[in-house]
This record gives sequence, C-alpha cells and structure tokens, in this order.
Amino acid sequence: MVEIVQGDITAMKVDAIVNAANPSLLGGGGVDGAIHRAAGPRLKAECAMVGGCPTGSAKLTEGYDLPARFVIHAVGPVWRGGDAGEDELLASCYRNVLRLAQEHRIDSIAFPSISTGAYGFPIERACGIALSEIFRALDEGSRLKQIYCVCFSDADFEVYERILATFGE
Ligand code: AR6
Repeated sequence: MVEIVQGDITAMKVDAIVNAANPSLLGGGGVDGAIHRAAGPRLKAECAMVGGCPTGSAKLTEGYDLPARFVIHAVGPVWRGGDAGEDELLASCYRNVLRLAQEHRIDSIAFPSISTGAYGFPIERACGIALSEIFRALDEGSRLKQIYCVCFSDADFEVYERILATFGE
C-alpha cells in the first residue's frame, strides 16, 4: 500500500501527483520544473489563478498533459537549522495533501521528497515525518489505496526503504 519507487514522478500513472512547490505556485526548478514541463502551459495558467499558497499548505489543480488527473501543490519549509518550526510545517504540508486527497476522492497518489532538494531539509528527518503522516492518515481511515513515495536518487531511495521498514515493527 505504501511503496517506495525510484524515478521521475511525472511518469506516475496515479490519480494525483504531489508537487514540491514554492509559495508563488508559478514554477521553479527541481520536481516543480519537471512537473510544469510535463503538464504543459495550462498548469501554470491555473496556478496563476489560484494566487499562491502559504508554507505548510497545499492546493489542488488539474494535471493537464500528465498521466495523473490532478497535481497537489505542496509548499514545504526552507530548512533553517531545525529550530524555526520546520518539522511542524513539513508535517502540515503532508497533512494538507492527504486531506485534499480525501476530499477529492483520490485513490492513488505519488509524493516526491518535499523540501529535501533546493530547500535543504535533511532527508532522514523529512522521510520520518512524511511516513509518519502517511501512516497516521491510513490509521485514521484515509480512502487511499496506493501511496508511492518517489525518490529521485539512489541515496534517497535507500533512506526511504530503511525508514519504511521501521514502520512495520
Ligand atoms: N521526480 C521525482 N523527484 C524529483 C524530480 C522528479 N522529476 N526532480 C527532482 N526530484 P526540490 P524542494 C527530487 O528541489 O526542496 C523548486 O524550485 C529532488 O531530488 O524539487 O521542496 C520550487 O519551485 C529532491 O529529492 O524541492 C521551490 O522553489 C526532491 O525532489 C523549491 O524548488 C525535492 O527537491 C522547493 O524545494
């Protein structure tokens, strides 16, 4: 049900993929740039109408040219050393994505590793937060049937696999 995969999130055939966006929602580098390139210009047009998204929150749009029907744009925190509320903001990001998935009757979803690229959040700590929130939502009766965590690098994939194993214990 929760599966770690390695690759490009834009290729995922799921109801929704999650974007690691910035508060403008107008695109950027990393996974955000890849999603906008693959979805085509209509995505940016819809994002411009949404009018931004605060850190720790999430907004849903159509997926346009992507295989996924929806994109859920989540804005993670910039890492500032760990004492600036980063853990709670990242957890809030995942909770808001999971709430939107429930509201929009989404059965399958793919997450990138939010905040751990350009925003500098340490991968192990971010992964623990991501998996805790995902398993909490499942415990609380989320309708999600398939949840993928898509890792871009070998190193991130290994971290996710190792930390996922501790959740079954
Ligand atoms: N598929 C899956 N994961 C990817 C892909 C992809 N195609 N491309 C990169 N990643 P980042 P952030 C991984 O920097 O840290 C943007 O400019 C990447 O290796 O994309 O939340 C936004 O506009 C890393 O593990 O997002 C914001 O300004 C993870 O995705 C800012 O970056 C997240 O890295 C957000 O920074």
